[in-house]
Amino acid sequence: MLDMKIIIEGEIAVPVEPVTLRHFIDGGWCDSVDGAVSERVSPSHGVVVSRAAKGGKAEAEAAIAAARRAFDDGRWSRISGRERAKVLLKVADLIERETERLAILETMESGKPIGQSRGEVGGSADLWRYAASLARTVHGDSHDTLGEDMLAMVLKEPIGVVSIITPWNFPFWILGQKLPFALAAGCTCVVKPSEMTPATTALLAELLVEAGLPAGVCNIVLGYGAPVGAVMSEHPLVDMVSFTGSTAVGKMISATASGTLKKVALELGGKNAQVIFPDADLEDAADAVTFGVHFNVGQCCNSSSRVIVHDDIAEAFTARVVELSRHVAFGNPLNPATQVGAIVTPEHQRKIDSYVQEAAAAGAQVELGGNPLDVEGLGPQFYQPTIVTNLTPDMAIAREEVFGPVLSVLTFRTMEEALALVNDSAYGLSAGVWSRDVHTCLAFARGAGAGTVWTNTWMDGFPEVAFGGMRQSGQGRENGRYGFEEFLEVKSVVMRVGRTRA
Ligand code: TXE
Repeated sequence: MLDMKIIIEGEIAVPVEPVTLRHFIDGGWCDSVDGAVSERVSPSHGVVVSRAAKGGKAEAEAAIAAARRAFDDGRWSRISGRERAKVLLKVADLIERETERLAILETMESGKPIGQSRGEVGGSADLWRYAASLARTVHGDSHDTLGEDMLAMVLKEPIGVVSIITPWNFPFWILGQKLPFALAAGCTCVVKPSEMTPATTALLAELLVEAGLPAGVCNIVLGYGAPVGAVMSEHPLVDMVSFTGSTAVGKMISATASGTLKKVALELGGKNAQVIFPDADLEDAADAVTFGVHFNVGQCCNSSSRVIVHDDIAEAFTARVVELSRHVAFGNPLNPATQVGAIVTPEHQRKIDSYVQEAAAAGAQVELGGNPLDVEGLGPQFYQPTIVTNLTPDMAIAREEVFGPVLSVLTFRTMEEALALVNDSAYGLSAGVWSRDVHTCLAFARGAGAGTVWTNTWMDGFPEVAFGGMRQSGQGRENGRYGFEEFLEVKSVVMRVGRTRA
């Protein structure tokens, strides 16, 4: 399947025929029992990119049964961490080998610029390598002071069968924040990518087989949230659900999973703000704000869709961000020079636009953009980089996740005011502060109700560093030791070790 046909037009690689994607269950590929298929049309190019088997209850249940068998017979859960690490390291090498082809598919299905797809796919190899290193570090503790004839051990064990449900905005990266960590822990998995971007996840199956992952340890079912995702959240043979997506669906999954009290890890939306103090390096800050809102066309849980600027510099700073945003290179996502690509669906484009029009009607000032765009030779599914001022914090555009290239500008005078604005949100995913004063940065970091606080940078992430949200941005963490521990269960063994009667 990775043998897709590509032609090169100038510097641009263009796939010429759709890839066929099938379910991967118990080590083999299959179509849906009813033969159903769904097509993904490229948001930027209007052509069919992939034809994917459209799964139902039968495929979800078959995949769960396979994962359960694979977990229970110990083919993966009871081998050594060293052996698990070896497979994960091989997968990382294979991802690097296949980065270009996977990146082209990621771009064609999602509309994101090829440079960002290369970074996402190629960069995710590091998540696999880091997870491999963790596979050799599963350990608990022992208690030696309970009395001479007692010893207690707290063991860590893989939690079991994990359902992994992912969205369309960073399909391969988000998978990399979940799957290798679950596998490193010894879990077995059922994965469902978004129905909008199934290709790279489906094709990973080939790399898993080549790397020597035993059959049934990772199963991939293609299809929609209902029924496939719903079965994966509800099924009694599943021990944990790891989900990234909208807060609304996260709540539904949590409710469904509660029927069997499964563990649920949720990485949901955000309404993240960067706060700019007057003593900051304002050029760096303006750059980071521009990047923070336009990266991945703003379709990013970590998008800094709010900037909160000190009154004294608000006008000049906003003008600089407008200037930088005017010059972001947007257009054909397959062109390596493109920085901003297409919007994932027409419905999503309408949703983005409705936030802007509603704010404008309520008196907000659209300083830049504010319109859907038809890019010549491509199609109508683009949106202009947009900056909105003269807002009040209660407007929907300043409170809700717009998930587009739309920046809301607010202002403040004191640290207390800035923190109040940052924290006046149902979300708590990330926040940022720009200042040359370490006391300002630290006071902000301590006061911000967010899972990640960046100071004098934005969106830097590392496999080693925990990532996740507070409040309605989610529960649990990904990456780092904390992310790994989510996939481990705790078992206490209390032993009487003194002499027993013969
Ligand atoms: O997400 P969904 P959508 C936000 C963003 C965006 C909005 C909607 O604001 O505009 O969500 O995006 C599966 N049981 N984020 O509609 O529906 C679905 O098939 C089980 C933020 O794409 O949450 C897909 O695989 N699963 C976010 C996955 O859930 C279900 C990233 C995500 O889809 C299901 C994406 C169900 N009942 C969107 N219904 C982030 N945190 O970055 C759907 N799914």
